[in-house]
Amino acid sequence: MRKRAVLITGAAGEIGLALIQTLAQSSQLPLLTLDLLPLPDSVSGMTTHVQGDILDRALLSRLVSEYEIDTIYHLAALLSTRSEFTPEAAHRVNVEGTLALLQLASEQSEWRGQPVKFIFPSSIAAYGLPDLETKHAYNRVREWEWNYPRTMYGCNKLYCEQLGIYYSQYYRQLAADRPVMLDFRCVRFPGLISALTVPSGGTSDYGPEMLHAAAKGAPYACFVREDVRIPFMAMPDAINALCKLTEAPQTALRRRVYNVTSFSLSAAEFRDWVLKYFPDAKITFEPDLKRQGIVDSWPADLDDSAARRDWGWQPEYDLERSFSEYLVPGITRRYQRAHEH
Ligand code: AKB
Repeated sequence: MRKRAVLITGAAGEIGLALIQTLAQSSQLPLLTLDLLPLPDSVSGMTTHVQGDILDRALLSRLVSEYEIDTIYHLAALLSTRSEFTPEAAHRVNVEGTLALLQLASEQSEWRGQPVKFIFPSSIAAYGLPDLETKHAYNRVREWEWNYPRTMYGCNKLYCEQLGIYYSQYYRQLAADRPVMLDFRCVRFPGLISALTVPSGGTSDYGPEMLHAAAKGAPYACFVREDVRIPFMAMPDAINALCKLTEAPQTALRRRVYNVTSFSLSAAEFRDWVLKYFPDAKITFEPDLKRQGIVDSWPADLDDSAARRDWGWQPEYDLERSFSEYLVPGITRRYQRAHEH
């Protein structure tokens, strides 16, 4: 008998590590995780971990021969900055990897006669505003506006959203007997900030990097201008959004792709919040025009009213609470502990 399980790909990444901790407490089903990297000791006892590549078809076949996969959190991706250095590799991981997982979920849905839930984190990178004037004019962007990404990662995310919709609504639409299709649900995240991990390979990384450097007592040169503004969210809210969207009754969902956000900050405001808690922090601005160009094309804020209306989305951590109750205490503890060892 195959064991029912919840699959998390890209499990060793920032979202993955936080999601494992939450689902290990709340999930009715055991967790099965997949990543190229091993998991750290802090979570390795909470899941059955398979170290491997989502592009390895034989490995995916082996997994479905052993497990009946009920829900997939497909987190594996190369982020925006990294993808610009290796665009074709990014396409392979971000698009071909997602396609392989969508196929797997389709086959599972058909085989068991019940949709597999496919939860997909997309990103503000799916948007692309042409210039700063337009960015200022369209402050809170809605899901269907400005879908003109400027990065390989953004193109990949936008296309995979469409593939997810295709596989859950139109897959094999000309066949005489339509199969049971998967249930694709997606959130477009702003820049995420975790107290436990430092991001790598993204372009919204200047926010979390500034904060982690301040807590470590290291100087930080921010790679975007002071006035650059994008939305952010603390990691517990990101996990909450994924879990709430998973649990929402399908009848309540009027879209398959939803914006979610918490607070919007310019880089200078971000610095001021960091200085409030770490007054000795040494933060300078040395814009890298290329990376800044990417952030300039992302919206200053997101309109997440559809998520609020359909599945009761509401961030629990606003700006003040994110810093005072989650980020600062968590990051301070992290570096104190590192210092003691
Ligand atoms: C990145 O910077 O690439 C990511 C994102 C905004 O999706 N953090």
